[in-house]
Amino acid sequence: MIHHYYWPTPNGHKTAIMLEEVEIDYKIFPIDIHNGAQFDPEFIKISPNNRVPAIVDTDGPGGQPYSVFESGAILLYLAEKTGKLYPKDVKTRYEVKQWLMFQMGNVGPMFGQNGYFQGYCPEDIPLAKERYHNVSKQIYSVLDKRLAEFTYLAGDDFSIADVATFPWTTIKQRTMHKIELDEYPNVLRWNEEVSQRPGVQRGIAMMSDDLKVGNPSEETYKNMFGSAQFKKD
Ligand SMILES: N[C@@H](CCC(=O)N[C@@H](CS)C(=O)NCC(=O)O)C(=O)O
Repeated sequence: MIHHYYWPTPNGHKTAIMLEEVEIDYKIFPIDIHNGAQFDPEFIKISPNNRVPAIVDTDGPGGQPYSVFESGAILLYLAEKTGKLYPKDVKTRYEVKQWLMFQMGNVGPMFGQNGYFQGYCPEDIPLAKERYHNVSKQIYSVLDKRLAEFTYLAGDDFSIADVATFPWTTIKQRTMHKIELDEYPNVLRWNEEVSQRPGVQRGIAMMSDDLKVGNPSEETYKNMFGSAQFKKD
């Protein structure tokens, strides 16, 4: 059984989709990051950077409970545990790893900063908005070129690289990123194809009533971006 420490955000959706795609038993433990639940010491034991998602596999290596944080590591863990969405052939496996790392090192962090300066930052900082908007568009161009050549990010088959990237390019997130996909027709085609998968639809639907984009209350801002993040224990 996988314990899924979760809130419906782009990074949370990665593991929600994965759990549904690989059809493994799981139980949800909601961590409301708007209310500061991510700072609970019990959660920090599992997720030292106070972020969702995280998992505990009650039947981990050696039959013992094992916890994993960082969405990319969780996707790899679940792929290796179930043998799904992760090809065996070394070359294709490295295609998956490269595009998974591209998501973890570029798509997530840069789109995240773009979203912050476009939608959450209490000050209007045009240079920061322009910088992260441009970097995000450059990343979309890289994805678009790749998807012009291949059906999925790692080649012919849907993999954990697609699971990691898709939640960041869906409509709800993009409204805050202020990027339209018309210039990136291959990303649009891929988005459409991925969004038809029943496992992806079930993952995106997980606790979707709690999904919020932009307009944080003062308390939420403090928890997600402000003083609560930086206080010393
Ligand atoms: N690199 C991490 C990033 C996770 C992350 O930023 N999660 C956000 C939600 S999308 C979060 O938990 N924010 C709460 C906080 O910053 O305290 C991963 O991929 O798991």
